[in-house]
Amino acid sequence: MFFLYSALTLLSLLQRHSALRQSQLALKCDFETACTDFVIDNNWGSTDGFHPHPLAYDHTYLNATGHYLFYEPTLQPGEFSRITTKSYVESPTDKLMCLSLWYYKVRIAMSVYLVLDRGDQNDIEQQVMVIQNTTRNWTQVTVPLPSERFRIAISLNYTAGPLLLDDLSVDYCLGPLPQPQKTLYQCDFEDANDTYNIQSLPYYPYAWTRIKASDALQKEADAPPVDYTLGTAEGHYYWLDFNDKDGQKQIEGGAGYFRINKTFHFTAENETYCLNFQYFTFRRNTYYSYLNVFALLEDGNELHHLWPPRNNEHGYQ
Ligand SMILES: [Ca+2]
Ligand SMILES: [Ca+2]
Repeated sequence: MFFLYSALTLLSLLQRHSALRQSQLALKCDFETACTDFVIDNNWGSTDGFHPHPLAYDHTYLNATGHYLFYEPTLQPGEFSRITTKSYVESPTDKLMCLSLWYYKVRIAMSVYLVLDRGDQNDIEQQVMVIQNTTRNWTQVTVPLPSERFRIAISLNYTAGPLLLDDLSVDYCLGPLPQPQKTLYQCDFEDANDTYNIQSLPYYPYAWTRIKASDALQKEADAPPVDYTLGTAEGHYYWLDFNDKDGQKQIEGGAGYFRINKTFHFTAENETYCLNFQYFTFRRNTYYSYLNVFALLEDGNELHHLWPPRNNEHGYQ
């Protein structure tokens, strides 16, 4: 079971993923203009065919006026160079998206890893392809993407070039639709029955309640004016009211807990499940807020801290 604990914080839990999500915009960098969709570390340079490193033509234009990335590593052994998507990619379920890039690589020993980083700390890493082939000309790699939320990383730790990249993209493509996600539990607080399995725990100063965004705004001017699901004032979220149960304002060290009264069994070896939620803190100038997530083992005797990571504390102020 999961417990969530918070002070002066509100959130919606396990947000629905696909149906209400805005469609993912395509990401593209052809290096003819500033590349804003990918973050490129300082192991890479940009050049054109007039200043070859070593090719005298790029892939976009196939002539000397076009630009491409070249790998000029400053790495020490054991260090990795990474090119990542600037934002998270959220591939839909009803269309296929692909990562595509063009590369030129002459060293057989140089391995380039294409990786999906999941989790808000990018702490779940999945390698989806290794580029090992050498080439005599620009060569394309295309990787179909699952319907999930992740960042994409191009990673390598080779300490010498040359490796060239051009026309990076994350875009819609042809192919079989991605496998739908399995959802074990979801709640967007739009239906009063959504909170059937959620219990705000007694014996603590603050209580969690489901509230319409417009009503919350009447009570607290800094409350989020819209929810995340619908993005409207008519949408609902779960919040921790600043007023305690006796109508008193702010109790130092006061807390409110809620728990999901449902047991989750994780048994499949090859499946990974993520807990997703959206949160929003307000009155940042006045209060510190701490949000923690715990899991309680089924026998009720062991409480595990799930989030945020211990060594990377989120300072919710
Ligand atoms: Ca180009
Ligand atoms: Ca909602």
